[in-house]
Amino acid sequence: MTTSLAAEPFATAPLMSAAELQSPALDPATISIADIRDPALRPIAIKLLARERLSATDGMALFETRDLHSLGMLAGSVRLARHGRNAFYNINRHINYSNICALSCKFCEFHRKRGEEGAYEYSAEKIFEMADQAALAGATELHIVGGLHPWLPFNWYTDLLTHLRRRHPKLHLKCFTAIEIDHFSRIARLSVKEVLIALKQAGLGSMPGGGAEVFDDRVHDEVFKGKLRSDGWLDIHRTAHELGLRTNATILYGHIETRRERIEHLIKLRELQDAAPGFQCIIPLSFVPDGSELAHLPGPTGLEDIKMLAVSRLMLDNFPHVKAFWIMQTMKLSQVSLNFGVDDLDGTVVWYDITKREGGLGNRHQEQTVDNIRRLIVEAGYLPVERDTLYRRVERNPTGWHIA
Ligand code: V47
Repeated sequence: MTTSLAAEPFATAPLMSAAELQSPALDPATISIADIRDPALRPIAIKLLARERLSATDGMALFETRDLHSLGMLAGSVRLARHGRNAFYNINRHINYSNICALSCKFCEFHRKRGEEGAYEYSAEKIFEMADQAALAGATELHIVGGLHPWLPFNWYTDLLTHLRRRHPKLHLKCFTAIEIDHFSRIARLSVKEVLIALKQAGLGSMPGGGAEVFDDRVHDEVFKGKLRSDGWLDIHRTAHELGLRTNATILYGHIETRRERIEHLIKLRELQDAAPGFQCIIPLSFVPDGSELAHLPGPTGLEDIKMLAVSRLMLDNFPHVKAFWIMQTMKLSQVSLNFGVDDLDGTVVWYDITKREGGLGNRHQEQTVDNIRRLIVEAGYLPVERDTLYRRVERNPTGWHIA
């Protein structure tokens, strides 16, 4: 497969505005230093009011505090300065096209080998059908990711995007983690840049943030050996940003990593955003042990979830958004997290294969209705705003939707 570099779709305008990248001026009325009980948090509040960047030591103090109220006040203040009382959600559909994967990461319950019980791969026709259903349900986004399929050729993926784009020109295609992009580069014998150009020409709109896990060699070698290392993940997102693609970032926390390693992960993301902006949001993914090789671990507590979301908001001063992916944090905690720095709850999702919790729906059908998402946001005192993948406001009328 060859790719025309002459037709290279380079970014012509800055990908992110200065307002998106800058740490905002806080409203002093939203921070009351006198009310901060933990003395370790007071110098952090002063730094935030002065729009100074937080250090790794500050990050650790935020994790270690028992003064949850003040942590919420600090993260909430940054969130209010950036987004006011807006809380974003989208109408989307996740499509996990196959769980057949060349890797066997210990944290992952999703992966199967071909022929193993539970292994599946959707045909392109099945994916078109799912896209048709999503479009009919009013979705603005398809989030398409899967395992590293050992045999599908690269043109299967470009053809998939080309046909989806033709069939549903309005649906944003947010597809393929950096791990899949690296895999495509190997199977197609193309550079990462050529792969991204080919996918962009086929209809790729942006990249999701998956596959980052924890940017640390110790954790990598113990839990996801064989997977792309942190420098590879970061390089792929850098290349995507340079080509004019916005991307998201994740961190998978609550397994064998330390809090210090999490902070270092966030700092690496912050540094890349300074050097090559293009990240829209951080999605801290709360580890779900069920069914994985790490099922003996307890997984993060609610308190740790809330802290991780708040610390992400405070450390990532150049990231516009913090998303609680309710599939991982649960919808109840995601609602509470709106007071701890979170401004986005992801979306309706519908089907999600990568993690399945026991109990509840207990299967792959994991769906929120728009009415429920809006109800929870309003109850928490925020204004529900439907967004598209690029965080533009979506307006609806009886005949369809458009970007405001
Ligand atoms: O890459 C795998 C993680 C990710 C488990 O970009 C697990 O908008 C928890 O990246 N427990 C996929 N997490 C999900 C993802 C994502 C989700 C929502 C929105 C966006 C976005 C991205 O899920 C994987 C991996 O890091 N994961 N296994 C587990 N047991």
